[in-house]
Amino acid sequence: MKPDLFEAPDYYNLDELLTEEHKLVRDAAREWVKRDVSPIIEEFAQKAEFPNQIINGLAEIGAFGPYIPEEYGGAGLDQISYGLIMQEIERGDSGVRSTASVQSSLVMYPIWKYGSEEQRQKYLPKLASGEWMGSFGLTEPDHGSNPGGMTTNYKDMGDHYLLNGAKLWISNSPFCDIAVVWAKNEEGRIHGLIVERGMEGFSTPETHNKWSLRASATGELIFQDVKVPKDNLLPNKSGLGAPLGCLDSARYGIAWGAIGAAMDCYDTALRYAKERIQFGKPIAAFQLQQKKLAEMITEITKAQLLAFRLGQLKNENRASSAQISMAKRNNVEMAINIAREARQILGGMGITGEYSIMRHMMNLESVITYEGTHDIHLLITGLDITGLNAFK
Ligand code: TGC
Ligand code: FAD
Repeated sequence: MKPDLFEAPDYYNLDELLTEEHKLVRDAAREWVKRDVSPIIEEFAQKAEFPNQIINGLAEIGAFGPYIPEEYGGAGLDQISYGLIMQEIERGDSGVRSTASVQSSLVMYPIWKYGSEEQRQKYLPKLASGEWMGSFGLTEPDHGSNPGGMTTNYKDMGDHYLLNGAKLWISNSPFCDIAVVWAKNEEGRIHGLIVERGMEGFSTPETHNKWSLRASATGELIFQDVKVPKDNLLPNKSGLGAPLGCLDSARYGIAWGAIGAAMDCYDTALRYAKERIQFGKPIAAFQLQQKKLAEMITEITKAQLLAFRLGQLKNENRASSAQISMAKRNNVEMAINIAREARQILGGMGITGEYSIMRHMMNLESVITYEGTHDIHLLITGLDITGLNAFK
């Protein structure tokens, strides 16, 4: 793979809106990605293997629980810092950002928000340091966009719960130490349970042959009469709103992360277009290529402004689920479109692993699907503006 020469585009001087802390956090993540992710990621993606060696680095840059209070081992940062970390990591690879998103927003967040004090003390510091890795089980083979229909269930056996069911498409599942699992009780109410590796009847087979997110491990969570201690139930929130609340946090991070992938594609294509000579001049001099590049930087800039404003609203606890949904949908679509255009600018070279663009493009096919598909997010906005529910 080519050396990482990335220079971040900042067409509207957004840096001027960032605090010194934001810039320090962002620059530390950027340097780490250049040093520890870019040199190895293509090889791991080609091998379809998760690079275990990056776990310590992710913990060190604060990617595990950026906004979780320091008393629980988190970095205690604000939402814009969280977004900037996700942007920088996904600039390297969406699969690496996935690992951080799941750990922070889908495992640490529910334990922090819905867990007991004992659960917070037991799990959060180890998750923040990367000593333990987590996964989040919501999707099932027959319930993806419609998680409320889930059939995974548990029965109260007096001194423990008995958990049965299966989750599919679960990031980090093959190596997770714990899983936050959403299941129905005997009354059909959804609750979160912390399932630990080693519990009898719990298995996590890996899903192979993915053409997308190849450097991220994806798998199943299977529960066959798993005895879950009663202390492992998240006591402070139940109902579908509980997992959806976690998704708000993860979708927000993705809205920033997608900008990173887009910036990397744009930066790579711009550099290539200025260097590649055809018909006696750089291809960047041709109007058709300039149109592509001009549209890319425009869309990136709009996405940056959207994410930044959303971050301000999140910091003030005023961001609605529908606003987060719009940013996730818009920014991921923006990134995938830019990846496709950027790939064309590189001609044949664009399909090789010498450059990051094709990997980003394939990764973004997962990103536009998980955490709510593009169409589901369109319907969430549709419901919000019309008051009419297309899901029911
Ligand atoms: P609906 O009746 O609308 O809502 C049920 C309850 O939930 C509340 N609610 C929310 N709460 C918090 N945050 C949100 N975003 C919320 N959206 C809804 C709602 O108020 C209601 O509360 P209550 O108290 O009245 O019961 O639910 P529905 O069954 O009609 O479904 C709505 C729909 C389709 C929007 C939702 O289910 C959905 O978002 N579907 C998409 C599924 C999804 O995003 N799955 C993601 C799985 S995790 C994943 O992909 C991780 S990838 C990680 C990585 O690698 O980065
Ligand atoms: P379906 O729900 O079957 O949707 C198929 C198509 O139908 C889509 O185009 C969808 O938009 C459309 N559709 C569905 N309902 C409607 C409707 N009402 N109106 C119009 N169109 C509709 N899940 C987890 O719980 N944890 C994870 O860690 C996780 N990681 C993932 C990692 C990867 C790599 C991938 C690919 C997925 C992951 N997921 C995870 C699952 C992901 O959230 C689901 O794939 C996603 O929510 C879509 O569900 P589905 O694949 O079952 O598609």
